[in-house]
Amino acid sequence: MPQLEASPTIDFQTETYKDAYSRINAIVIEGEQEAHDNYLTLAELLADKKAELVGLSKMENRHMKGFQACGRNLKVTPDMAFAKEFFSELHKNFQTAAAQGQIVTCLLIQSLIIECFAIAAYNIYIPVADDFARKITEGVVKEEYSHLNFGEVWLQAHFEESKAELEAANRQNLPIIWKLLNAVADDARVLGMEKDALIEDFMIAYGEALGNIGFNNRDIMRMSAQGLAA
Ligand code: Y39
Ligand code: Y39
Ligand code: FE
Ligand code: FE
Ligand code: FE
Repeated sequence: MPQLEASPTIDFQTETYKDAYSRINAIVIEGEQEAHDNYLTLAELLADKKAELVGLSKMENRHMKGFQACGRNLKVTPDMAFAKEFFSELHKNFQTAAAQGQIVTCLLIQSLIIECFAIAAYNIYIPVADDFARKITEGVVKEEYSHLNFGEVWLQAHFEESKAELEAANRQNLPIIWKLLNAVADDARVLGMEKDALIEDFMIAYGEALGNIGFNNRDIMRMSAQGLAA
């Protein structure tokens, strides 16, 4: 199904729009907050990349503030309790991996899966956003590509010894993203974001990332299909 064009028929002040926005906006704010925390955790695990990772965490903090402003601009109160619950399983997996020093799993969760989720969602949102939120989101999405790139570069440099852990982490976490997308699809549609378009953009970004790290096409197909095991 084609993505909706930006159209004057979206009324950003209807109760229906604002109700859906209260959950999607909260998910994005909570996601940016957890991304900030995750990069600080990674900065401790990867001492030689500490300065770069602290820099990424600062960007995530600015993203969070930008999206809080988007909610205020529409006079929407984000449903933060909903958003914390939304991310809880992925957040727990990241923290468990970090506690065990599993850097590869942490990078797969944050820098590949979550960043690709953000890149898909933000690119699909931009054409249907209100003017204020569009400008913010355009600035944010450019930086998300650099976060994805950090993970790709590190994992490519450590590919052979990371391969088995990457496959296990993909198997554990890709089905969660698939569940999260399904949980948010109705609200996303109210904002003009089509589920099929989100899946397509996610799979393109994630598949490209796996290829850049060193997986071949057969590996990429197999690992993508594991997302369906939800
Ligand atoms: O690295 C980041 O900045 C990621 C935290 C942000 C993820 C945001 C997740 C957005 C999902 C929204 C789903 C709407 C369909
Ligand atoms: O439908 C499919 O092909 C599923 C295997 C793929 C995994 C699902 C991951 C989709 C996440 C989409 C995130 C959108 C922001
Ligand atoms: Fe946290
Ligand atoms: Fe971000
Ligand atoms: Fe990011």
